[in-house]
Amino acid sequence: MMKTSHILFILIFCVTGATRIFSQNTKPRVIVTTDGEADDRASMVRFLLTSNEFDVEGIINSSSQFHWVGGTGWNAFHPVSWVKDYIDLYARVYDNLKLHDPDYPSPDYLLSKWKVGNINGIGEDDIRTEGAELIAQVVLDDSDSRPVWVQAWGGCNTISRALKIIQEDHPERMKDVAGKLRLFLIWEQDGTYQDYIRPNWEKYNIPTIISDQFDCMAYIWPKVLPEEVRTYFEADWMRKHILNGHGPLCDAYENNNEAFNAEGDTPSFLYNISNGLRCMESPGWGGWGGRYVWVRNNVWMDPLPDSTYKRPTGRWFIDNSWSKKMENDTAKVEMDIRTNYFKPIWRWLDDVQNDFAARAEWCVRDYTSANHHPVVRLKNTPLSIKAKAGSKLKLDAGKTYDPDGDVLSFKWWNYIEAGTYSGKAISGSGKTKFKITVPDDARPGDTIHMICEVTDSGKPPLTRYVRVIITVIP
Ligand SMILES: [Ca+2]
Ligand SMILES: [Ca+2]
Repeated sequence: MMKTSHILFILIFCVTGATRIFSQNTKPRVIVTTDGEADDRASMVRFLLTSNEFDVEGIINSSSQFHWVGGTGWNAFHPVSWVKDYIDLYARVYDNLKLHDPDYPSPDYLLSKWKVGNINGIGEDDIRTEGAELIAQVVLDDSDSRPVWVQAWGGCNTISRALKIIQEDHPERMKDVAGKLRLFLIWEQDGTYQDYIRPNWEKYNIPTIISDQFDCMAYIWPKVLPEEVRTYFEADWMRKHILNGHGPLCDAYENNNEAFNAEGDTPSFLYNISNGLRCMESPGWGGWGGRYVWVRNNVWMDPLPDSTYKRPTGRWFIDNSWSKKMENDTAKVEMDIRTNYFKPIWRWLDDVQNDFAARAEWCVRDYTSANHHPVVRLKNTPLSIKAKAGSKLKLDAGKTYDPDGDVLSFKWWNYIEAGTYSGKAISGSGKTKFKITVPDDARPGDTIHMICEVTDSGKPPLTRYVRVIITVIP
């Protein structure tokens, strides 16, 4: 059964014109707020290498409960200029990146979007900073109706200040601004979501993801990732594909004895890559940034690890995190629960890391000696299909091609957790075409999410997808 909230999410999307992102291939607009922790700096390398996928509307320093101006020791605040330093390194590989995609934004453009937000203390959201003003200005701008994805890699305080500016200066605009906003929070890394944003803005149903499952890409990855993807984070892989011989931006990638260190904030922008999974249409569908379930208003959080877990009614953060609670589990039954909890992210991590590796190659190679993503296109198959139980359908990704002329492999599979039909699994592989019989026990209203995963024969192998959603009708 489709929840009212699912419908609401999709409705808001349609009303604000977000569906254009997919039909006309316009890019998602994104704003990053970052507390500059070591793992944010690692995420920034990947973000800049991925910046051809977005319209970057802001990169903003912000504080968090972990780092603020005046914090000492581990809580120290990295000088705000680190953002500029990384953009300067990006400038040194920019010409080469453009050989692979002319859409990479210029370093000058990125620098013009870098602003300092609220950084003076944990949860400080009183000062009208340039960063807060920029966020307010972007969402208030009527000339572009597309949604704006605002990511909290640190605290929510600069976002909170931006929303206060809107409430103070343009109270009549709150509702339409909320219709444009999308929030992706990596935990609530300060109290401002509960203290200001929730009581004043949640009623306007801003699509909001508050993530805990991101943690499998942070420091605890060696404990919680299953063997099959852990290889992609170990020193051998990282040295070969990122750290050695990939130019000055990758040279600056902070690591842990050449193994992956952490990129806890990365899922918030992996979610905004238009890779065919269509996860931006609903957090419940799942994609590179994870999969979430509806909680209240239009707020989405992590699926319950098992029925004994209780969802917090207040702040969702490190102190009550399920990730932290499960981090040191060693009993098999507990480890299995933990592995399953993080699966919405790690199930894609081989593809995610190969994507990173290809972009690292783009820093130093010419077009013909590097790999590029396949372009997955359906043939005579709509993205959404209405069908009766028992009916036979043919799904066809026959217009798919690879810009390098690589051999492509196709794997069709049923993303069971993303849909509402929970009966027998449906899968198949090897062909562009996939025949499916809608199961006899599927009920009207059930949804079946079929993913076609296309991987090329290049090095590193690159994967793109298409998702076809079947809705069962009477
Ligand atoms: Ca951070
Ligand atoms: Ca290719």
